[in-house]
Amino acid sequence: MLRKNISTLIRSAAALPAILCVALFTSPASAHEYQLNDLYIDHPWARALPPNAPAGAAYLRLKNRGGKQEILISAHSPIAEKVEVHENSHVDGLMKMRRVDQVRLAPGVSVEFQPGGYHFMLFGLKQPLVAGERFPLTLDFKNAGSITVDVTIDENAPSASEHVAQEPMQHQHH
Ligand SMILES: [Cu+2]
Repeated sequence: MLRKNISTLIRSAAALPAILCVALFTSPASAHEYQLNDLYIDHPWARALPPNAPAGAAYLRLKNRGGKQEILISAHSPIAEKVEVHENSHVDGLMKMRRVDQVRLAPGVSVEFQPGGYHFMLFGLKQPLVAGERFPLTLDFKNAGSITVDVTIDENAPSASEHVAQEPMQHQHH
């Protein structure tokens, strides 16, 4: 009798971490991933800036899980006069930034908007980018239409644990 109780206890104790794990993996990620048909927009974020900064940048990951090519044609936000897609590239050892008219997403492809690569340039900021706040950014696609996502403002680029690092944990210094 005693033996049976112990083995039941062990079994339920083993099940507990598995349940916790599932909760950790599903809720933070789905809290900040957006879907428009076959397009997925993951963790939109922008770097916090001093109050008078005239322009900022926003980043995210775009995934095309559909079977057809999709094209990002424009973006806009109520907090900026103008939003452009830019790409950084090294030209003769210098980092240059150029405007990109469209971003093509082949089927199954993931495009990372990140510092040093593609980014959404926010010109004529109407409000400061304060860490911990959010702002809307609308993306227009050629076929799927438009979607508005919430961009979180962070002090630092998200690390591997990006999805749980939206709270003040980010302020730790080494
Ligand atoms: Cu730029």
